[in-house]
Amino acid sequence: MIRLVVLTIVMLAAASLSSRSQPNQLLTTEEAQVVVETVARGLDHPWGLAFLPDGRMLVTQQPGRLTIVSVDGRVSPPLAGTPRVHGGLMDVALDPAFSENHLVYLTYVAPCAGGWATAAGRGRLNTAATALDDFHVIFQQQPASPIQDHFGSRLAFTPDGKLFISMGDRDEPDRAQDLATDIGKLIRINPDGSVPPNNPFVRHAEGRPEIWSYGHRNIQGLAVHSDTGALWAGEFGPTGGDEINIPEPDCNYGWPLVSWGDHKDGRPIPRPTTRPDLADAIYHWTPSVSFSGMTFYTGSALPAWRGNLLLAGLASQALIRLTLAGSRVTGEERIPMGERIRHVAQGPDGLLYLLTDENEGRILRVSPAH
Ligand SMILES: [Ca+2]
Repeated sequence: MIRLVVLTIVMLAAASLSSRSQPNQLLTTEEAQVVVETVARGLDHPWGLAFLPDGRMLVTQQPGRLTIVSVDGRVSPPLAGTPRVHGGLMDVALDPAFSENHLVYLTYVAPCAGGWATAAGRGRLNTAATALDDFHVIFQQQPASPIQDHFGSRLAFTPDGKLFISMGDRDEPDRAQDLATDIGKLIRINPDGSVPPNNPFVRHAEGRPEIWSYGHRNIQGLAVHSDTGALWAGEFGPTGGDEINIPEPDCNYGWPLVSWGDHKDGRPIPRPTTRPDLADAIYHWTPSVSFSGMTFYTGSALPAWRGNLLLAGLASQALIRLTLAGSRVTGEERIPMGERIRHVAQGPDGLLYLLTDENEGRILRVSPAH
């Protein structure tokens, strides 16, 4: 009897192991045969990913944990010294001079007077890689809002060393047009939180000096073009109307005056979809593909994808690949992944790493099939 119970437990353990370990997947895509394998698992809604110089990964988990994932997939305990967040630790980025200063930047939902605000801060990764020391806020969205939605928020450094932080409209669309708020804006600051003197509203009283562009709904994708150095941004549309923009300073990207989609509650947004005084998206989707992170692929491992823009599809459960000619999108491929993808990043090995948006989220690696 005891032996039978033991055997049953062993069999159950084996069954649960095999259901948890996903086999490598071979995918035939338009331009390449690729293998998708699980690198790490057990991450609670992983959101942002930054590669340390030695190949380890700093990964945010949305409920508020920052962890380090080793090259062979071991997940560290949460790092100490990270900020208190309200259900929303979002992006992570390394300082461009990380090798010298060890600075790590985070975006998150900060609880504060009046509700919640998208915030960004930075701290120094300690030598043991167990904590961020001296973490402090470098930006906090003004004003806070009691609505717990549309927080953005990605981080990106442009080649001139400026730091961009993307915002959402906090589900208060009209505020995306109000230059006295950071809501529905793209923010540009120096890494220490100060405002660059050449920001568009520094000398104009009508706008907050940290604003770069406005009329955005909810930007969760930022990527710097490898050749031009220009920042590209992706935002969620309402019902339809997901967009890619190349945000220029002092430009109005239209939300909610115009959109390629309609309001979530079914109210139509009057057509036309753009106006001469507004900047239009370079590409858009209706119905929505609902993408979050994005990256330009520059590696040599998947030569057929070099120069493409890759997007992490949530509702579309796909890796979306756009081919480009300059700033024009010339083609689109959706590679079904079978689960929500939150982010896509290129590793130092030239392979692609995806984060799945699940309670038991994983890091997937996409490599060429040989
Ligand atoms: Ca727009």
